[in-house]
Amino acid sequence: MRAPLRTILSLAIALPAATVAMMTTASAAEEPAPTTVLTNDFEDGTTQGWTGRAAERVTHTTTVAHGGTGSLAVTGRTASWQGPSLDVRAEFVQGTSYTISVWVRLAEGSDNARLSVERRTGGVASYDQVVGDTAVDSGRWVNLTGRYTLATDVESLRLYVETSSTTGDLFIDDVAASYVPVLPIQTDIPSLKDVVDEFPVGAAITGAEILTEHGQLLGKHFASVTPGNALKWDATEPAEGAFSYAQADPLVNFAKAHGMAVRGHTLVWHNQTPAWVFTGADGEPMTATAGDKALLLGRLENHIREVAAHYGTTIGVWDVVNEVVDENQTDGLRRSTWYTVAGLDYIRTAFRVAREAAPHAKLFINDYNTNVPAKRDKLYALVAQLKAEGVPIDGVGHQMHVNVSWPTVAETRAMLDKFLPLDVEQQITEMDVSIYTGEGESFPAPPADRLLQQAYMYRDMVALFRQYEGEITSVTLWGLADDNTWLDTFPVTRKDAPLLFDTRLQAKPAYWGVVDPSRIGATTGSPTPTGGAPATTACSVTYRITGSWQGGFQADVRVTNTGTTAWTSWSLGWQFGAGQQIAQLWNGSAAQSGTAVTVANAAWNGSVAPGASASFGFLGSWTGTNPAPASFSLSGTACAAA
Ligand code: 9MR
Repeated sequence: MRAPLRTILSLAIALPAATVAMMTTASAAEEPAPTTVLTNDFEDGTTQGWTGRAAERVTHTTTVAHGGTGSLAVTGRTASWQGPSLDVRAEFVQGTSYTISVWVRLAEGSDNARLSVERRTGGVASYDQVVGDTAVDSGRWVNLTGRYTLATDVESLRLYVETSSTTGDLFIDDVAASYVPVLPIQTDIPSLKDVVDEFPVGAAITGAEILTEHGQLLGKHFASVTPGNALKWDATEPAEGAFSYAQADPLVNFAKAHGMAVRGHTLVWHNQTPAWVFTGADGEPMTATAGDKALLLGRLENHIREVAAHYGTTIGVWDVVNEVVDENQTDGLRRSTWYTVAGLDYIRTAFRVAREAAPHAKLFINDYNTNVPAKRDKLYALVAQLKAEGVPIDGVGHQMHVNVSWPTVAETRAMLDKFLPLDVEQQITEMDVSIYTGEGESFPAPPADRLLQQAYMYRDMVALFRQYEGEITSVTLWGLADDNTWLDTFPVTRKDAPLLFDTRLQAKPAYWGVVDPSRIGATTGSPTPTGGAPATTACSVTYRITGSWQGGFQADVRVTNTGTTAWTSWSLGWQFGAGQQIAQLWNGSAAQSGTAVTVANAAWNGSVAPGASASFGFLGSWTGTNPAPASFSLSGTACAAA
């Protein structure tokens, strides 16, 4: 199954119907049905092109099946990385984002399974994870679903499933890959970089975002680029002395060709740093010895000199160190391996060497939660100390990973004001605004009122930053559009929508909040109207099949209150026309009797203000055809299908 979609909190704010209507006109385009490029149901008695990755055996079987009677069995595995593998080079086009779904089951016991792509270029293999470790066992089929975009030229491209530790037999079934075509970018809207010109506005990008429509969107709106992962240590020096710029160079070259600035992120971090960096000459993990410290600082110096020299003046800003502050330590320093082996000297060395290797560049210390007073003050103290020592720090980077209701503008202003006396530049380096306010929430699609709250947040924060012209020298968003955001898997797996453009690259209310706030209304919401069960049938229903594979499908259903009275509960009914069965439903509770289905609200989404909607989703099974229900009823009376 997909990662379970979790609880939704009732919304603190409900929006006036007129405001929601205005917002909807500026809102995301509805997703069309996906185009399927690959299906394997293993119903024809063959392995349908799947092979092993080594000497394991891959055979057709009828021992178990997810849909129908056949599946694929993998036996004789001698390593956990061995598993079923399929050539997808002909199916996967560079720059297109595919949703890939595989059902997995073990023959015995339990383990984690993951889904990845192996790509080879110039004879060198790289491994891209599509779905991370997911619990699987012998008692049920588990669905692995993730997205993958090929960003490079390849000689071979293979999809595969592996486990994390055991080598027992496994089965897969009902494999599908599909994509939703992106829309052309909107060329008739203002360019963000023209509207906000107090500082360069940038986006963090990964490999495929310089291609096709993504590249056009990037070039139209942004004046700066941050490679989101490509300049990190694991990408640039995966093995000692083996420097690689294969991931970063295309991004930096794109920026150069379009006259964009480049933020270099990041020279030193505790994450995405290969294990060899912290392994001593004796092959053991480094400890706080003089020998290990000298070796570590030597590696640090070599790394910075090489990477900085490769880019020369093309990179005008470096995040020299990233996330080194821990406000819970008395000295404010994160207990990373960098710190435990080298103490504060790793930071001093990093800045000194970066200044020598890139004398033109502005050197930054970058961190998250810098609006939180305890963190902010520890960062301030560290920068003040280092500057007093003569360490060449030019700027403080505020990541600004925030959400629709946190933090306040006042707290953010206090963050900026705090650093003014230090005479450093300040940059907003990784801004995104999650639609979620807690880990327990999950929405199948971004609710209109969250998108509006998000628009207000972007409007207010960017307006604040613009007041600091001269102090703030760059504002970067951590992503280009909602189709590719790290928040889809952090802190839990769920679809987030934290950026200015939606999954189909169209401008969201958040974009208008920055570019033309008059388009999103002037209010920040009003109290939730109260009321009883729906007094009239003023409602509409949108029923969308969002994924379909042999025997199974996923659907999202949204019910909208089109009347003038708020609902405090609801119950939606329909008849399935072709024998479909609901298997698992989230954000509501379902009862099915024959063809008749009734879905009642969950505890957290019964309240629906006029103009607002509640959504739920489900996984179902089908055979033959899978038509959408012809009619719906809400709490017993007819409700229009939109
Ligand atoms: O966006 C990056 C994501 O693709 C990586 O998986 C992740 C984990 O290492 O790092 C993300 O970028 C981080 C950035 O480098 C530093 N600040 C937090 C960002 C989000 O995790």
